[in-house]
Amino acid sequence: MSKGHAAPIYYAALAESGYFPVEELGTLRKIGCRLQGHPCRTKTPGVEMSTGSLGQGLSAANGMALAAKLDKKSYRVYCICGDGEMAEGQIWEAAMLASHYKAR
Ligand SMILES: Cc1ncc(C[n+]2csc(CCOP(=O)(O)OP(=O)(O)O)c2C)c(N)n1
Repeated sequence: MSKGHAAPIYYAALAESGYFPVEELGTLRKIGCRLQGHPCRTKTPGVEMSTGSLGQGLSAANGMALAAKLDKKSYRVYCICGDGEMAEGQIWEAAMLASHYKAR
């Protein structure tokens, strides 16, 4: 989830997948809660990268995909970006790198 401002839908998916109780979704953006306005890797179970600064997520996804190749694992990595976010230069650099190394 590169567009960290869409955290609520991310949290809903994580809760449905069992990372934390669905009832906890009611604490969204409350002070001190685990479900902050942007996903935080050290606070929220299931979140693998803290996001919110647009443009960074595809680079992180590249790293996860290339790690799979190095480890000879077959999983695939999907990265959700915003349309506006795709104007960030880092997105294009990451896309070129993914293509070069055939990251999946
Ligand atoms: C580097 C950076 N610049 C600006 C922002 C502030 N910001 C948060 S959401 C947003 C708009 C994002 O638009 P889009 O990627 O199209 O997302 P969507 O409208 O689909 O949710 C902006 C500019 C940010 N989070 N990070």
